[in-house]
Amino acid sequence: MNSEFDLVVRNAQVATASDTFLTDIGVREGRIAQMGLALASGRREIDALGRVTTPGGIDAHCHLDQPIAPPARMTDDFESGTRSAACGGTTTIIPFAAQHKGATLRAAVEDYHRRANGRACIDYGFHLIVSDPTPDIIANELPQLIAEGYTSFKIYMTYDDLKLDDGQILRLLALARAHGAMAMIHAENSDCIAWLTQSLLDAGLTAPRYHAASRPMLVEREATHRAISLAELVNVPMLLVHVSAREAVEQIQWARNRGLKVLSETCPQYLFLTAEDLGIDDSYEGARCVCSPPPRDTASQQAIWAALADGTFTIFSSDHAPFSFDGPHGKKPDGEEVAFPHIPNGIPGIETRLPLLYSEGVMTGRISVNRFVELTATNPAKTYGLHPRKGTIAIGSDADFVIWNERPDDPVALTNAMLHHAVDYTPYEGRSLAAWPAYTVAGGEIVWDGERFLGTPGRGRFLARGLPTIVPGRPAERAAR
Ligand code: DUC
Ligand code: ZN
Ligand code: ZN
Repeated sequence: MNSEFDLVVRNAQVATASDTFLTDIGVREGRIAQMGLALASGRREIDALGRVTTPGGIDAHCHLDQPIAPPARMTDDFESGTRSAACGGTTTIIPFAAQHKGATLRAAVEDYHRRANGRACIDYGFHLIVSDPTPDIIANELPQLIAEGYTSFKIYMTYDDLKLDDGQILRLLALARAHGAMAMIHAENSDCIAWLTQSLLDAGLTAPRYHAASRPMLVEREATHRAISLAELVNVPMLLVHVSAREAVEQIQWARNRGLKVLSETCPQYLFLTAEDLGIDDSYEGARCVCSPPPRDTASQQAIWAALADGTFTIFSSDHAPFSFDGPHGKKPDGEEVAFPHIPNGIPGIETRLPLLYSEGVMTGRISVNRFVELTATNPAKTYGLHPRKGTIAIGSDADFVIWNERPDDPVALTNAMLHHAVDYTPYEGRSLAAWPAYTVAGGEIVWDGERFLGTPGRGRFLARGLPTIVPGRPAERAAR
């Protein structure tokens, strides 16, 4: 019998950012070809009766195989990182091609293509990290790269090898405005961190937990306010990444109440970890949870949950930054337990991002499944120029989706052994999960069947991205210039 479709998913309870409805999904050549009930047959079929089906996740903030100063080295390359992503329901990632000071952005992009090509198991785009905005880069290279589909770039306000001053940030924001690109800002006050760090070290306080003490909430609050003010001056939308703190949320809400187009992102670590996970004593175990900004207190956790539910946050990403706990390239540089400023920053989470939010957000009723879709797929697609090809379930869109296995009465205790990344720990070990993807479908291919990874390295394609469409009025503004 001739099949009309390559794949048909039957009786899916599809949730998009706006609606929930029962439908079959007919897939042809990697795209959604038809929706409706009682579709014709497919060469492969999945019976999704009773199962919620959401668009494949877009992890718009993750780090894979990003070159950094030795001995630190990320354990996940594009193969293991995207395998892990797919098993957790993510079908698109946007990691970072980072410029080295004194080098070009083009060199970073070319190097990063070499790392991804032939290895990625799911589709990918690249954000840029601009660490050295020379006049030539501002006038020529960055506009050219934006035109080629690298339509977003990250600006750091801290880290000695990456940070930019306010004048440099203003020039980059003006460039984002002129070319319709999205600037992403890491907001922490560098001088405050340096001063606090030195004070702690002078007092002999070197354990991992002092990482949190060296970057308290006000450090993020001040930089968040400054970033908002710089963007207001230029009159350009921008996105604050990995927002962790109650007072940073207040700044974002203050800005939005003034009508400013401030977008923002948060991550699982700010919902599920606190500063206590970095240690309640001087044990080195807490190095696993050293990331920046650091996890905060329960009041901040509650503020982050509230801001997820009330629409303040635009995006929920992992900020996956894969460093092993043991071994010479991760949390113990050259195998040594080091003072907190020398612990590589970052925690793994590319596979657990969606199951954690689905279990603790959707299944508990803290957020609707439609808000879940908005935060994890639709808004990332709109913010970074991938919508409607990605981020929704609609005719013509890529056939990227997750069919959920909800098991409220039989939750699974998460262990690192269940995960597919190359990191030797998860910060969420032992946490009870009430949902996990039963299937992940990427470009019409079943890449995860609830037990096995079925994808292949190299099947992921590079995505040259369009301009952001999330901020109303922007194309008209651009046309008017
Ligand atoms: N902080 C960042 O800004 N990036 C990667 C990891 C981290 O902790
Ligand atoms: Zn950052
Ligand atoms: Zn990051």
